[in-house]
Amino acid sequence: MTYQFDRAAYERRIAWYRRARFGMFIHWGLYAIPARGEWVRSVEQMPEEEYLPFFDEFAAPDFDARAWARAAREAGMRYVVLTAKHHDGFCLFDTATTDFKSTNTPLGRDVVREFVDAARAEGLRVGLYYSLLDWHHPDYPHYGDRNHPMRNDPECGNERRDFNRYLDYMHEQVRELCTNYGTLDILWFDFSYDDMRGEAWRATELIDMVRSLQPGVVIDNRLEVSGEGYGSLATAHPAPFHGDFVSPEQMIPPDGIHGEDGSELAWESCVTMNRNWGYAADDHLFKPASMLIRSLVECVSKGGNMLLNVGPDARGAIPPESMERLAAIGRWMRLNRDSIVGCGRAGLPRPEYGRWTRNGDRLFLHLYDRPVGSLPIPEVGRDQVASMRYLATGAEVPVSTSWTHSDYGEILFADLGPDPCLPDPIDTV
Ligand code: FUL
Repeated sequence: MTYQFDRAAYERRIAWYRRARFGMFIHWGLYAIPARGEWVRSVEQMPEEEYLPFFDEFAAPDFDARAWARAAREAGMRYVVLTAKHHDGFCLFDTATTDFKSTNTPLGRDVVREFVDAARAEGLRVGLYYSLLDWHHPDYPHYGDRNHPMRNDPECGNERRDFNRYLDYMHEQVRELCTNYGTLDILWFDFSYDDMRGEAWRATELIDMVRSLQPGVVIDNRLEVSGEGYGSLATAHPAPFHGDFVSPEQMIPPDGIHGEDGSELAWESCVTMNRNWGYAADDHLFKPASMLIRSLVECVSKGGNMLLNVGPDARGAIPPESMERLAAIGRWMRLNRDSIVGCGRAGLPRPEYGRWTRNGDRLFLHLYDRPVGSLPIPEVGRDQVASMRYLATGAEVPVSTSWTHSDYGEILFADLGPDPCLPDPIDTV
């Protein structure tokens, strides 16, 4: 086992990722047909004969990778991550290892190839999600897997299952992905259990292979952990195969994520717009665009990224509710992207009325509430500020250290003018 953590190489490959800050997650596969989320086979304990027919129905007449990539770029995202294979084992790429792949469905196309080409054409970095779990492979150990649809089937304890044979298959698929699609920017493995992680996946061997084929690729930490709660926050590099970034799921860590030496680790909160990753026809509880924008700002203000999910439907289209939100985020990003891309923690306490982000000597104040009167800016001295402007319009915001507030010492105030409303009620930067 040869894995060696090389800090200089790590800093080189992670630099773009730390600047990018905002990406799109795409969960798509056969599960879009039953339209009850990507775990449907497990949750409903569907036997093969109920799930396999979706394979022959996978026609996706509206599938257009370029439309997905364009939607991401127009929302201000800098990278996209597609599920090349999810837990159901169905492959969206033309693998030689199995017939259970999109090229054999009525769609008949290599979705990963079209996705990768489209993302590059739109100027986006390219990521592939790959499930370590596989509910389709005959050698994947279902017995004892609390998440497997057949977990109560005694046959699943069958000793003829050969886990190493599955691992050979899984490694070979990863090798194909790292060989056949040009340069990849992210590999997003998913996920480990407490008793099935790290070397149980032959992770060192896997990472060595990936690094030899894709030296610059950025890898998540789920060869070692699940995405649940805080478990995933504890581990990241430089321990072997803990990955290049931490992947908290459906939550934003309270104070970012730091290594044992206090240094900021790279991390990415992956979040859904409604409550499902895969398309769910009855799930109409979508978060408002304002909440998604503020969540993105929150991630950046804490030194992290946000990976926002869409689940295209069985036709291959991103649902209209998601498209509306992407458009609204895009409108905000077009005016305010400088306060996100390339930004991170400001090193200032969180103000009552919003948040800070920072890029070098540019400080960005994200205003959510309009204070009565002028806006106090504690912790920033008058002599530290050259000027203050609305990012969206460039209009100047006068600043002063007013004597009328001298009780508070030398506090900087910004004059927001007579209008009691903020120019952008979601986030005025
Ligand atoms: C989880 C998976 O089980 C979900 O289906 C989804 O892919 C999420 C991003 O990661 O661990």
